Amino acid sequence: MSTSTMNVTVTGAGGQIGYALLFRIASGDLLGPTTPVNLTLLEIPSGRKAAEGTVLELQDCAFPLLRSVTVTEDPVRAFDGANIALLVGSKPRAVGMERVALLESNGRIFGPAGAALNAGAASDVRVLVVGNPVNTNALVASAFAPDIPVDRFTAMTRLDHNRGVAQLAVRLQIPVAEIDGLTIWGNHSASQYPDVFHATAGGRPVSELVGEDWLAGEFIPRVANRGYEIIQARGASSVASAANAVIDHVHDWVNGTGDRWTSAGIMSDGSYGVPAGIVSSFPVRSVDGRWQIVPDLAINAFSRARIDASVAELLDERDAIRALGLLPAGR
Ligand code: NAX
Repeated sequence: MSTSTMNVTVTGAGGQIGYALLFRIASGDLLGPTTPVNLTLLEIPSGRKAAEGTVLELQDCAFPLLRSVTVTEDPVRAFDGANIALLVGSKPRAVGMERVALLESNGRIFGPAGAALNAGAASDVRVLVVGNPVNTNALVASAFAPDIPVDRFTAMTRLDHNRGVAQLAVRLQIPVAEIDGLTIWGNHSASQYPDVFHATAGGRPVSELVGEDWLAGEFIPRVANRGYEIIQARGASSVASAANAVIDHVHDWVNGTGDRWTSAGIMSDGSYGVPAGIVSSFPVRSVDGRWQIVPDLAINAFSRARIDASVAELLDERDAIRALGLLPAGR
């Protein structure tokens, strides 16, 4: 485990997820108990005061691993030297807002973020996009960072993955640690496809333990719409669970997944019929610090239709952002 100080940049740090996330980073949950951290918090003017307030509380925790905290509104300064960039800040979907307007306002945030990362991030930078729409925002950021390998840009579907694992554990009355091989495919949206056909529970195939009726009628809609369920129950969107998924994603990326697998939005290489050049969620393992798509899984007709539907939505998003002129020429 590293003992060199790591530079971690969090955008939207004054928001809800920022508040749940920063203390876990500073306490060592993200990068381990021996890795000191410099935190840089990027905000816009309306969020700056909240971020500065959080800095006071971070100080009051006297975290031994927290070497410095800086608040800035300048993306170039924020990403200078960043080893880990957590892109949480985004424009939320207002009531009645068309999806294309959401894509446009976020494209205007994530393009400049990509350019600022390209200008000064560390050569080993790892980028995780949390702000919605995550897949297309990651695509846009990567497109504006031509000097950073595309496999350094990821989009967060780990919360969906964790939700799926937890729902299986509840249904099968088994500890979460005994569930493996679940996959979230496609977009981090209601079209996502949580696939259990390669999953095991206590070593037994999940598909032998649950029927397609339960999958189609309960499990898939529950996982895909869990964010809405949380809003209805809490009166606010997922915060602590989202921050926890950030920790899980980066922890596994840096430390490896071993034989187990998880889900992450990464740039497609054309695997599983997902067109190259879009950011889609896949089954992944982290090996030697890189995400690798789990190869050679058989995809049945039930899964194929659902993966294709979610990928079609991702292609629509890519086309929309391209039509708005928010991708560099030729992308
Ligand atoms: P908040 O609205 O509480 O916080 C967002 C913060 O971002 C605000 O403080 C705002 O000032 C800041 N911000 C806006 N534009 C910015 C910019 N250009 N640069 C820097 N900061 C900027 O939202 P929160 O609840 O924290 O959620 C953040 C994002 O996470 C949203 O897009 C949300 O939809 C997304 N989520 C993603 C999840 C996932 O699984 N991928 C799950 C949870 C969450 O829904």
